[in-house]
Amino acid sequence: MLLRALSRLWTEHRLPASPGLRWAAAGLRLLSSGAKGLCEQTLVAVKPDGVQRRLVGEIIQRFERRGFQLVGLKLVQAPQDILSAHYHDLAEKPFYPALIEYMSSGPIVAMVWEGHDVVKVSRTMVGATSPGEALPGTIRGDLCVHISRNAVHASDSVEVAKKEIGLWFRHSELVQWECCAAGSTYNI
Ligand code: IDP
Ligand code: MG
Repeated sequence: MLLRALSRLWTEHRLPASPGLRWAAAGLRLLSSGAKGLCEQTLVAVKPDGVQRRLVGEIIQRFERRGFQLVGLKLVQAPQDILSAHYHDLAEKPFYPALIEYMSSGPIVAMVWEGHDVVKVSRTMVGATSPGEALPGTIRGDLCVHISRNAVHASDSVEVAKKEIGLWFRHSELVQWECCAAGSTYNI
C-alpha cells in the first residue's frame, strides 16, 4: 500500500525523470504489484495470418478489455533464430517446416501483457490449438478455422513466458507504467 502510494505520488506529480528515478519508480511499482501477484507477464503474438486478416486491433482489444496491461508491443518480421528457439520443442514434428514457413510469411505483432494470472487467463482467452476444438468466445474459436492458421500465440506457463519474453524483447523495450484504472481492476 505504502509502496504503491509512493509510486503513484511519483507518477502523478511528475517528479524529475532521470533514468535513476525512473528505475526507482518502476522498482516501487513492481514491489507493490509483485506483493499481490499482479505483475505476472506473458508473451502474446498475433501471427502472420492474424496480421494479414487485420485482426490485430480485435486481439489487442480483447486483452485490454479483460483488464490486462500492455507493457511491450512491436511489429516484427520474425528472424529465423528466434523462431527456431521459440518452437524448439516442435522441431521433430512433421508440420515443423510448414510452421516455420508460415511464421516467416509476414510480420508478427509481439506483445507482453501483464496482470493477475495473465498466463493462464490468456491461454483460456486464446482457446485450443485446433480452432475446431476452441470454444466460441475464445479468439481461435471466434476467428479461425484451421490449426495451421490459428492467428495468435500465448505462452503456456509462467516459466515459458519468461523465456519467450526474453527471446522476443530486450529489457529496455518493456515499459513499466502506472495504469490509472488499476484500482478499478484490482483491490489494491
Ligand atoms: P499452441 O499454439 O496452442 O501452444 P502448440 O502445440 O505449442 O500449440 O503448437 C504451436 C503451433 O504449431 C500451433 O499454434 C500451430 O500454429 C502449430 N501446430 C500445432 N499442431 C499443428 C498441426 O498438427 N498441424 C499444423 N500446425 C500445427
Ligand atoms: Mg505452445
